[in-house]
Amino acid sequence: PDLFEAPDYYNLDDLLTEEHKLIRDAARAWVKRDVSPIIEQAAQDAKFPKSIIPGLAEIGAFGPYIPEEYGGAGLDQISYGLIMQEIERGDSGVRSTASVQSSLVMYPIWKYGSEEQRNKFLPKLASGEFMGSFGLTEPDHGSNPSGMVTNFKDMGDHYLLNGAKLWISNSPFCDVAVVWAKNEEGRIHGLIVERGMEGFSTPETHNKWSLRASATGELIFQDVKVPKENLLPNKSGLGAPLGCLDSARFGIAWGAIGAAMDCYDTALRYAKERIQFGKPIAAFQLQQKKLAEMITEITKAQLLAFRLGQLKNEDRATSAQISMAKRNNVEMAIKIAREARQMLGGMGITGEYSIMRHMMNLESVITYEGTHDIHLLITGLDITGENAFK
Ligand code: TGC
Ligand code: FAD
Repeated sequence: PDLFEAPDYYNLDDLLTEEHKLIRDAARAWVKRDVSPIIEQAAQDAKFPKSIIPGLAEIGAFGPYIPEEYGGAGLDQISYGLIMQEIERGDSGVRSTASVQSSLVMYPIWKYGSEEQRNKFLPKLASGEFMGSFGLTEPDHGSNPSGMVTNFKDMGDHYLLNGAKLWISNSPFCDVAVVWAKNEEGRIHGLIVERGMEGFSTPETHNKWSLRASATGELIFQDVKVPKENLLPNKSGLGAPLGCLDSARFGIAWGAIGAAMDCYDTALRYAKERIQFGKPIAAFQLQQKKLAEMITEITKAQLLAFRLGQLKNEDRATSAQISMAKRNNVEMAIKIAREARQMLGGMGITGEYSIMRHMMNLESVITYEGTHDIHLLITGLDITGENAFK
């Protein structure tokens, strides 16, 4: 009864299994108990709250769909989505940490790594003993990662890595980084770089107005000697990192719903209690329009995510379908956050309520993992066959 009541206007719970609901409710209870009470202060202080790492591991947020033999939770894609939704109801920055760890670090090691790499890294990443980061974006290559200049040379018994990555979630405290770099032929490969390797540094990026509870930084490589056994052997080319992004973008499509639900729930409660002109503001048509549109958009986003989850479970979700859901659901959430903030009047700008934090967080979410524009162009390419990127 103490649990947050998520909007479920179309009885989507009827489509979930008992296991889905148990997993969701466990994540929901954990967010309420361990994240909600501390997250506002963490965001104000611009500090990632490391104390929540064991809890994230416990609810299965590190590698929800990674097989249990490697320490993962061995769950389906809808469970993964539901966990991301609940975490992002708390904060997009916390969900970022889970997304990066699961889909951008564990996924490539699982899918493209050797058996030795899987056994060495996955159980520790699943338990949170190791934290990971993912280096694709560079200062001069964001939306267009194929132009990356970070590179490695074959030195016989090791590789020599040089270059720099920017805007990397978890970088300041990561133990391992999955880094995308070009070999001497210009082919993109993934390398596992470990903290402590000489020439590897991870300076933090300060003064963000968004995702303040998530640590963001650089990955800098100056003649880093990377052992040959740290190259991911089973896939190369841009399709390798883009495959990881498919999984992370799927999680974000669900996560954004969580942020939107929290904004809607907060605005609805506030509107019923706040009296102006002798009535609750919920009685004014203008406020009802905002709330009615919010629940409509949340419901549409839930349907999109649920169906995408089914397709993903069957391994049938296309990258373009994932792009559509990421783009739609994040825009839905950011619009709801902006409307909900206004509904709280002056109170909406304070940290007493979560809305402004969500709103500012979502400015990153609409930019990372492919910007809003990039995802539109992916849909455009898919439906017309005309490539606007080339
Ligand atoms: P293009 O020529 O289209 O493709 C190159 C190769 O990749 C294949 N491919 C995919 N494979 C798997 N999944 C996908 N989604 C794929 N999309 C394309 C493609 O078939 C091709 O394979 P092959 O074998 O023919 O070589 O590549 P392009 O250079 O034209 O770029 C396409 C574009 C613009 C869509 C892509 O570069 C893109 O998505 N750009 C956005 C970059 C991005 O999303 N960066 C995210 C960085 S990570 C991050 O933000 C983490 S935030 C984490 C958090 O805190 O939650
Ligand atoms: P640019 O690519 O320079 O884009 C600038 C503008 O131009 C955008 O509006 C874009 O939509 C538009 N644009 C670009 N190309 C086109 C085009 N062809 N047509 C039309 N418009 C276009 N990256 C990682 O690798 N790992 C991480 O962990 C990670 N975490 C992040 C955390 C945060 C908080 C942030 C903000 C970013 C993170 N990123 C990460 C980077 C993120 O993926 C990039 O910021 C994003 O891909 C956009 O790249 P850019 O910032 O260089 O913008």
